[in-house]
Amino acid sequence: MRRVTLTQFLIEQQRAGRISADLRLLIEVVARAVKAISVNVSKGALAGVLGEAGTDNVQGEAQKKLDVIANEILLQANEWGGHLAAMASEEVEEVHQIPFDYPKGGYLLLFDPLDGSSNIDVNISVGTIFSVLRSPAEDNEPTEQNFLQPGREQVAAGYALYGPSTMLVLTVGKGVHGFTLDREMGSFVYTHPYMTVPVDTGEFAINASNARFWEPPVQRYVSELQQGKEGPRGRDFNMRWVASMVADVHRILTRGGIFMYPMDEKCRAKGGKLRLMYEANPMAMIIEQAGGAASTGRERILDVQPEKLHQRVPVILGSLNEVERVAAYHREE
Ligand code: AHM
Ligand code: MG
Repeated sequence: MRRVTLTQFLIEQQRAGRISADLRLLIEVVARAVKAISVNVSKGALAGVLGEAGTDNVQGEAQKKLDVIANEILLQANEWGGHLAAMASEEVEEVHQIPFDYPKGGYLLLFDPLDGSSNIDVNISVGTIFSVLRSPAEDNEPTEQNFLQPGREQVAAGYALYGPSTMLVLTVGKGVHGFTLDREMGSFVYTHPYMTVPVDTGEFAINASNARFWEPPVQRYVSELQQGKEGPRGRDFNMRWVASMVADVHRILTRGGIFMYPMDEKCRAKGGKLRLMYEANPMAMIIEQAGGAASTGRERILDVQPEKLHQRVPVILGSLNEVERVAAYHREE
């Protein structure tokens, strides 16, 4: 069987006029960084990379050693290629400028270097999420303001899943494509063309320990699912919660489902739990490109006008008909 690698896939995308040479380079560099992160994640205790780093990030959360390592790998890999105007990371407070001795390009790269940090020490899947925007900066020094574009402006988005196998899942606005890392060859192989999310599902994902803090529309929706055959939905639903968004979203891209980290009383002051620019927007673009939907409950995630880099939002995404039902329950409140 002919094996298509990520490199070949990207060259063909460029030839078809879907991506520029710089965007191709950008994605190649992210993929290279992801391979390095994958090596570190999989070595675990052998490389002494588990546990706390002893520092807090901008959100005031304790950083794991692997959060710091993954962040460094992504920043360093992307600094010198000449394709970026600047970067922003969930782990870094300010915009990361390209060092003055390197050339600059026209793109902004945003990432959550290691998502699902609470799963690192227990050897459960974690991931990397990234988003690409065009830089509107005239001069060469993009500001936070230049990053504050709604998610519909993304030119590419993707994630890496460090699971039993390492995968890279990508969209450049023409469907969603999955690649599996061949560890012996060191290359990503195109294994999952045009991934789609079925419009209906019998599976939901939510941290049910927060049930008493949810808003009424989400309480209503989940309670109806839990009533199964005897309830208003007339059928049984199954539940899954990995607590790594990448793994939960990947399952939904593979067999459907709805993922929710909704607004609740615990995270209301912050605006939600998940980050708009590093988690919600890239995942929303991927899910929409796969035929699903992504909403805050009140509006389409990709239409949210960001007000700050580290903004948080409620997230409800996955199979179209279920996401629309949750949004409808919000409107009825
Ligand atoms: P992180 O970026 O600090 O790892 O947090 C994001 C993660 C998501 O991957 C996951 O969906 C969620 O937090 C799990 O939260 P909880 O522990 O409340 O279930
Ligand atoms: Mg995260």
